[in-house]
Amino acid sequence: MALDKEIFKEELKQRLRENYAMELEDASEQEIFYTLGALVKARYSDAWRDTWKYYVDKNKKQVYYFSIEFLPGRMLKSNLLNLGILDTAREALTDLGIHLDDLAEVEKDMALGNGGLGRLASCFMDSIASGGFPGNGNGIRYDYGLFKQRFVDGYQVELPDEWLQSGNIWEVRRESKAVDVRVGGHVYLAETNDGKLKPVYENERVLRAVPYDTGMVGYENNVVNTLRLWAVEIPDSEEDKYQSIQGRRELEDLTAVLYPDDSNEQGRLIRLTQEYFFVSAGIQSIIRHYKKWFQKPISKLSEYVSIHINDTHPALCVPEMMRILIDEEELSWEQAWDITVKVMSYTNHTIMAEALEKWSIDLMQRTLPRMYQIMEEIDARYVQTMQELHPHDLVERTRIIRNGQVHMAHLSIIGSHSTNGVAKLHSDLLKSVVLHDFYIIYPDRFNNKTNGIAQRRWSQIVNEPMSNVLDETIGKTWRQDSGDLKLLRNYQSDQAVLEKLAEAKKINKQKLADYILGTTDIEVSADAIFDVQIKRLHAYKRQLLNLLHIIKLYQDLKENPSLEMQKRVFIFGAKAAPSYHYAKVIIKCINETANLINNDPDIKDRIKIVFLPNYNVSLAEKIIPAADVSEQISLASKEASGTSNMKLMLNGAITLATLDGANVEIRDAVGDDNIYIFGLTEKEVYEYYENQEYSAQRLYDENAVIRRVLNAFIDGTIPNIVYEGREIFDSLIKYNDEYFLLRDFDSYVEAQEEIDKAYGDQTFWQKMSLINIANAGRFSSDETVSRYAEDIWKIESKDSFVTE
Ligand code: DL6
Repeated sequence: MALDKEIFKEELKQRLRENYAMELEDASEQEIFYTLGALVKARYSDAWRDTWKYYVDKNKKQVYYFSIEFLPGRMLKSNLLNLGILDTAREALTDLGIHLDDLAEVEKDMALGNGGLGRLASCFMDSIASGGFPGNGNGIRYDYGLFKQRFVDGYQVELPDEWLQSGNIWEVRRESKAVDVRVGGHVYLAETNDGKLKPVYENERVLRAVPYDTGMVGYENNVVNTLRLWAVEIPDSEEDKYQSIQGRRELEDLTAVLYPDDSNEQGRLIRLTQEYFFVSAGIQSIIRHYKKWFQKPISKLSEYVSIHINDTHPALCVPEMMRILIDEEELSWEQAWDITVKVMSYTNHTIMAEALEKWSIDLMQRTLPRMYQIMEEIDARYVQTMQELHPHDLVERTRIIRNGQVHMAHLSIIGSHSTNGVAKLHSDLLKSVVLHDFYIIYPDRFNNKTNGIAQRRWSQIVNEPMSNVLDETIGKTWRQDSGDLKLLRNYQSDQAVLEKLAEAKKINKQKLADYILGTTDIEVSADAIFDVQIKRLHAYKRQLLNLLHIIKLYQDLKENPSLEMQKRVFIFGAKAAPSYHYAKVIIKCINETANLINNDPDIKDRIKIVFLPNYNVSLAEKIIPAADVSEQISLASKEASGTSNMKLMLNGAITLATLDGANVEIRDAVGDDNIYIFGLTEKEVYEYYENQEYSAQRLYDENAVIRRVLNAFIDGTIPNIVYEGREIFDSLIKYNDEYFLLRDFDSYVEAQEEIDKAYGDQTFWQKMSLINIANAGRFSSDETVSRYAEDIWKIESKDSFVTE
């Protein structure tokens, strides 16, 4: 429904009066933001109800996307855009003397995730609704989002992110939909009067799970799906047990923080309980909804419900579904198993061994006794069935419970009908190496679904200058269907278009330069190359390789001040997990190198390093439109896909990459001439693993440049890193450089030199940039979720329908 600007203005003023007893002129930005949010919510609430009703009335099969992380970021502009009222609302606010962009900054970034995994889940929520697919998210409503990062003396300091302090305008608390979740205690099976075995619970704790629902608004299609996040509370029946403040707090802590530190036993216990909490609450509510509204026999569940296990954190979906079907619905094991496998599907997001979850049997038994019993039975039956078909060793390696641990990836694969990786290379590696044993057993279950991004947000919302040029050049259809970006290919030799795109980039760079000055006091020139690496801080992502190259440049410039090179600003955004010591050491070293270089009068503004604190979705939205170079430099094979690579490409940055994750597909999309590829291939990496011939010491001894760069960490060149510098040095030399930075160093430097040369020819650079934008359409999450919907979830898109 089109928005009438005048009515909108009146409504805003009226609501301000009603809610705050205030005139617009007297209201703070915060008060206006909350009023506007309520107004926007009211605009989609009918469609939200109608969508729900439509799915129920038409008995539509729905997918439930279970994820321990969701990273929606701010939602005001995205909701306005999807409702088709962004421009009018902006104009109306301008008439009232209010700048929408300033108002949008009031919203707290909803940061219920660590990085790519959670942001992907949110891009999927947008695309599922925008594609008209019946689909809902299921996760945890953490009281605190991912920590706020500050730098003190170059060190990362973590502060709590109190994102709920002023309330969350988008959510609706649905107390009537609360369910109880049982954890701990003992469970044994006892025979009932009719001869059946039923579990009996003793001394268990009952947790009340209360859902908070947020509307997921589709793009101009009147579809509004639901993201359901669960919070823990004390049930009335248990009030007596929680008389001490400490006891209450312990319980309430369960959904307080995202990924509590799991390096100690208490942290691990909370984490496992969290996983079960949102899984059990989610599945109970799905079954209750199905029985109440669909009124079909439980045996038909898989025809109406699909559950997606996003990474292994929700793997308990498998035994929990079995528990409900057997203990509560009284199905036979065989029937329940058949339904469970048909309902469940699983995505693997990493090959890193430490991220493939395993729990000790002891902890699992103590925390979730009934779950453990069921998993033991699944494991025993798996072994029994498979040993008739496959060699003993293979079955032993793939079983769920082995060597004192419960393997959650094994559970997810065995208990579902589909396992997918998130980029072609990653999916191939799953089949050939990481999950090869399972591929032998279940070849038909494996498939690839290359990640995608919510392109409307990552272009239209974050990059207006570029969007305007696109409108003028290729018309507006790309806004609806990003496949149409390919129309831009016809303009790769059109000087006027290239210049307009370059102007748009310059505007974005100046805006970022202003932000950098405002937040860090560092002055950077918008004429310099903006070279960007934004992602979680992890050794395999090799922010350190980026730093080694910067140090080389610095040393070159000190040695030869007349060296010709383009001005460069190296921009980092990254959080290190609180317990990840090595990642924090890298942060300290980057910050100290930044201090050294940024303040060296010999260097002036030829190189600048900016480590922007508190990287999150909103900061990404500022950095990405301004980027010239996109650093995607993980060791080949280690990055499952990456998604910042897609966002940066869409905004015209040129990718500098190893052939890892989705970089391979970006290379295929833009062609070798419009990307800079360097480093070992995944095959060469595996050859090193096999022949064990990698010697960092040799590279250090034989390569004077590497030696000079590494020595800077221990010879005082970079001040204030006595311990950290030594640690970095040792990690590379004494501990033989786990991620082969030194092996890739020369080819990385070469690629950087080519970039430097290319940027000198602006027309050449702009053409590459245009080709990147033009070929980004294939990385839309609209396309990705369509593939999931068709191949895995078997759900249908509903034609756009109009609410009266
Ligand atoms: O699939 C989303 C995202 C990928 O783009 C990244 O490459 C991958 O690292 C990330 N995986 C995770 C899982 N945990 N770990 N590590 O976040 O998923």
